[in-house]
Amino acid sequence: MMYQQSLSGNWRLAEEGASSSIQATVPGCVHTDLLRAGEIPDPYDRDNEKEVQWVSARGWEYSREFEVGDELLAEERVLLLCEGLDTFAEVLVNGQTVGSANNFHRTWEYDVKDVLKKGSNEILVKFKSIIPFITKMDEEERKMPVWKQLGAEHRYQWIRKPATHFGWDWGPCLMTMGIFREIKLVAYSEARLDDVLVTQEHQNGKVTLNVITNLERHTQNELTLEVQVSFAGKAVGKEEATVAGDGTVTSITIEDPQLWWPAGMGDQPLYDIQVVLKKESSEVDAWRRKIGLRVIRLECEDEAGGQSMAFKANGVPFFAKGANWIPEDNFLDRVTDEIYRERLQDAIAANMNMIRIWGGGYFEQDVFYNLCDELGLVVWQDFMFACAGYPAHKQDFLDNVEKEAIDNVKRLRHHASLGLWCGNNELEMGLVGDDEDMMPWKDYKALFDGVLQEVVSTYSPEHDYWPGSPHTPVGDRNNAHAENSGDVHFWNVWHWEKKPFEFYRTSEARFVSEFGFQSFPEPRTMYDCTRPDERNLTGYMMEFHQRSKGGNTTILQYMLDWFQLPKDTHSILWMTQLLQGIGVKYGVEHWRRSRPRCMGTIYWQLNDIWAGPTWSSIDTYGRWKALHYMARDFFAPVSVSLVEDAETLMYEVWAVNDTSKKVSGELEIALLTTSGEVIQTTSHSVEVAAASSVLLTEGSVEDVTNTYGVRDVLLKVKLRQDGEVISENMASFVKPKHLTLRDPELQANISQAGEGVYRLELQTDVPALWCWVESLDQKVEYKLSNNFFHLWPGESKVVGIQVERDVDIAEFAKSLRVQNLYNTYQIEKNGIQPQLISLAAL
Ligand code: BMA
Repeated sequence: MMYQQSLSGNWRLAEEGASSSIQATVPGCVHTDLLRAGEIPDPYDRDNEKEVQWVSARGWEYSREFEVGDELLAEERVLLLCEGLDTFAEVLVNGQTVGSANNFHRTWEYDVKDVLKKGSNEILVKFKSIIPFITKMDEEERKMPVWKQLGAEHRYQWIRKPATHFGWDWGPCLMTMGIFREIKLVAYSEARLDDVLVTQEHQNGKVTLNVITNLERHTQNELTLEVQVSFAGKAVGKEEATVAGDGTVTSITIEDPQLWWPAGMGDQPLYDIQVVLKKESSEVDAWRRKIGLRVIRLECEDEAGGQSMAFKANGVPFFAKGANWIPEDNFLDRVTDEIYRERLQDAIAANMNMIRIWGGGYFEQDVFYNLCDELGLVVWQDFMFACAGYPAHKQDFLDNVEKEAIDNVKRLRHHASLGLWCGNNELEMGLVGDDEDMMPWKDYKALFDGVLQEVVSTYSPEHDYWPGSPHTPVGDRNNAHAENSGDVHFWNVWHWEKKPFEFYRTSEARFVSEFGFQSFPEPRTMYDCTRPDERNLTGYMMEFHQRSKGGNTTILQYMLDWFQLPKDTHSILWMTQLLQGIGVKYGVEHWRRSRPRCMGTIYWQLNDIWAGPTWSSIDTYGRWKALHYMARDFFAPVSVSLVEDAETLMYEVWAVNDTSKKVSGELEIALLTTSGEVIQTTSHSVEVAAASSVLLTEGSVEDVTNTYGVRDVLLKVKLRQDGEVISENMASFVKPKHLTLRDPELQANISQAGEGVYRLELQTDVPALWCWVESLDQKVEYKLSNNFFHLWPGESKVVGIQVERDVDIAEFAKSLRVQNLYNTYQIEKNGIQPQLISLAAL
């Protein structure tokens, strides 16, 4: 029997050398404990981050008492298992040191058999500040490159701790400490399951699971293994084997396998598999997982001058659509299962099928991957190296990293959603080379082509390994931006040369694993962490929350290329979102049109760590930015897009179809004036083959613009299937700031549609571009069914509003505003006034 006793729960926390302590929670961290005890202000509010830096410079001690009974002490082996210690720790039990830790990403086990006693015991975990160590390394060791502009306050590469903790270009520097995952006692005598690896053979419509089991044995007693696979509660296979040395293999063939597919390609059936180790009829140890029957591979095939790059699920290539994931909080204990569920469901809601866990954070909690398995989100998993050179010339560093990789590969390899292991983030993008201040290729290769590659092929043999993102497999590896092979991070827009959005259309990349543009979270999110007089975009506080150097200026610069100067801060904040949405849409539409040359776009970034201007499409409170609503459209399985050319006045209409079925539909192309007068409408029957991108038609607006004036013309397309609009799009031939928009008279009616659900119906007399609904109520949390859409005369739009139940809806309705582009720069109108929303139906 495997005996387990959790030590999580209430602990005490004291500063090193202090006589007093505070109540602490494990799993947790120093900052959340201090915050709860009222010892520090909220580090995310205003510029409090500066006030709490002292915390990371001190030592902190966690302690508690716990009872131990005879049952546990009777076992031969008693271990203390720590699933997460952040980061430099010494662990003492009853005053005796049982071990130490120096790596956030590892699981630690200490033998405590001889130090435990019956009755009350004490555990003390002492955490040391990492700052002196970094200073020492910096002084004594070789200089290591780090991208300073990312905002990291220290040379984080010396320490195996999330790079994010040191500050990033979207988040604060809060180098916390603590016991951040489960800590428990584990005791056993006979043996334990040391390692279970399940591989899958997909052949002739059947799947054979091979279960390779290794044991840690302490006796010579005869042991048996019982392997059982079940689906939806019913056993579909069972095998028994006598343990014979190491690597016992048990095979089970599943006759009628239900395959697991990425979202949009099929269902996500999960099988239960369990391996029970038995001595006679009693259970010695057990291992249980949910697995999916599938093969996910990254396939790169030679093509003229380069290589393709596409993921395949069960042999079927798919276009990867997704976003990059960053740590959701500096303090991991605050990221609840509900938050993970909400974010990942939101990714699915925006038609994503892939998520990249970026290498500057940490390997996520189990719940994250369980949700991805359930939802069909393929995980591109980076190892934890980002934007710096690492000391791979030091053997102790390599050994530490190897252990960390083995721990995590073994933990995560059975997840149905796991799609790729990737060595690092952006090291091949100019940090490796022969210059003195770079990481030498020799060291780089030892770590990323050596150690990590080998860990993956040994422990996760059915997954592919990609050394770094980006990586150029054909030709000059130093040229990370090469578009003939491998993935790219397309930062020509926003970073580097600050190219216009249109520049995305010049890219011939195979796979784009990063690109993006910043925006602010919506006003009420920023109002939550600033005072009313601190909200001007280039004022101190708004720039304090901006961590990308010159970021607010960059946003404004691009904004003025696209839009008239908005009339006030509130409008500016919203317009940053619209701008971001338009920018990312330009990129994604182009790369989707380029399939099969390009087979993936993963924008930077899905989520946020705190409230501030960042590249995210969902803010720190889970509120969708304009980009997220727009992503749902531009990532739609079947999507129509426009390539307009302001110079030639030509346009192309494209459709992409990611599904496995041909789409036959009706394409409607309408040209109308900014007053809403329809100039011409044409209709075409179109066919879009499965898994393809097609130029449906092209045309010129020259005649029309000659008659009506280019500033007065809008081009609108709709794709209908069985009479239903499945995708629509709009383009103009001047930037929106130069359109002669009219002041729309909006009509809005709100009515109840269910418990806590309201229906806002909108109509307009002239085109109202990019309409959005917001509530000025700071306290009510609400969700909208759609937002940031164009409203056309003669067509009404319905926005579903879901609010917390106990809200007084009549009051809430008064706080609602419907805005549109015109209202952001025309000062005489302030969107629709509350009294204009008809409450009659309430
Ligand atoms: C890339 C990422 C991140 C960064 C982002 C935005 O460099 O890998 O490190 O946050 O771009 O600058």
